[in-house]
This record gives sequence, C-alpha cells and structure tokens, in this order.
Amino acid sequence: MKNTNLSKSQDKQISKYLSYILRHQPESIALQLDHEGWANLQHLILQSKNIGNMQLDLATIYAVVESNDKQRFQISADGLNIRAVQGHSNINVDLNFVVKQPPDLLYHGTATRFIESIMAKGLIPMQRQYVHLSEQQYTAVQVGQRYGKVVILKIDSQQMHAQGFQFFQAKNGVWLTRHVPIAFIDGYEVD
Ligand code: HQG
Repeated sequence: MKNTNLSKSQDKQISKYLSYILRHQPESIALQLDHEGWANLQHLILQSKNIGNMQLDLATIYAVVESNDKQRFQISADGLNIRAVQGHSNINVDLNFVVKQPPDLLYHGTATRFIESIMAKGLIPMQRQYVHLSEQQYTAVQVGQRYGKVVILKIDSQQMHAQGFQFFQAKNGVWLTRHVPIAFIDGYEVD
C-alpha cells in the first residue's frame, strides 16, 4: 500500500476532486457514470490527472473514502466501482432513493443574502437534484457557513410528510426533498 499517509489538506483536496467528478462533471475526464452514479475505479484512476502533486491510486481512494468526514462516497460491494452518496447535479444519475418518513423537524443552513429569494420561492434545489436538509442544527450551521453569514431555517418536515411531500435519506444521513414551499419554513434564526 502506498500513498495512504495523506495530510488533512491532501485528504480534503482529493475529497473535493472526487465530489466534483462523481457529482457534477465526470465528462471533464471522459468518465462514464452508470444511471445509479457508479464509476469504475480503474477508469477513474487511469483518466484522472494529478491532483496537486498527487497521483490518484486505489489505496489513496480507499483512504479518502474511509476517513471522509461526511462519508460522501461509497465503494460497491464487489470493490470495482465508486459513487457519491448524495449531492449530484448530474441529471443522468438517479440513486433510486427509497421514500422515508423524516423526523418531525429538519434544518437547512443558508446565508442571509439568499433569504429574500427563499422566502419568495421556498427552498429549491438550485444546481443540485434535491434540497439538502439535516437533523442536526450544527450541521446546518456548517453548510450555511460556506456561503456567508449563516441563517438556520427550521423545516416542518412532519407537516410536509403529512401532506404527501416525499423525503429520502442518503446513506450518509443527509435528508433530501425536491422543494420546501415557504409554508413549511417554520421560522429562521441568524446564527
Ligand atoms: C440556496 C454540501 C435563493 C440554499 C453541504 C443554498 C450539503 C436558494 C444554495 C450539500 C433558494 C444551494 C448541499 C432560493 C435554496 N433562492 N437561494 N429559492 N433555495 N437556496 O451547495 O444545501 O460538503 O447546492 O439555501 O454540506 O448549501 O459538498 O446546497 O445555500 O450537505 O458534501 O441555494 O453540499 O455537502 O447551495 O449544500 P448548494 P446546500 P458537501
């Protein structure tokens, strides 16, 4: 085994690269994803260019998949393929999530500058396939921080579910739904 002694920043750099390829732009390295988002690991390795000064190999990929803070990736049972477990923008990918009853309350972290638009249109997936929601408020804070001053939206997922809105849960625990109308945004607070 080589290349498994990754620094935190190298680990993050590879995680970001894999997210980009497996969620958004596989075509940028001419990589084929199947309809459930799986990419062949050998093709991924062969077709990837250097990431910083690192060259992707199997041991590196396994190390990043295992250590990943949000468990963003999944290796197939036969060990041949890899996919991202959520976050896709790629419309050709359908992870076939099973509908699941959500907890009564979910959180969405966003930034103050989006609030006016959110309060007009509700939460929409923007570039991704789904709106992403979390069970823990602190996770929502981390998500919102990526975009600026954080606002935490409380989502009345119990009412949404009662009214027939579908929820899904990715393998890493992230909750997904297609749209949150403003009626179910149950208040917000600036962190
Ligand atoms: C906002 C990361 C204006 C929405 C995170 C968000 C998450 C609106 C942004 C995952 C809007 C979209 C997803 C509306 C929604 N008007 N803005 N009507 N509706 N927005 O990145 O939820 O680290 O696509 O509030 O941790 O921020 O990459 O979604 O601010 O789990 O694994 O539009 O991505 O995970 O941004 O993040 P994103 P998100 P990873």
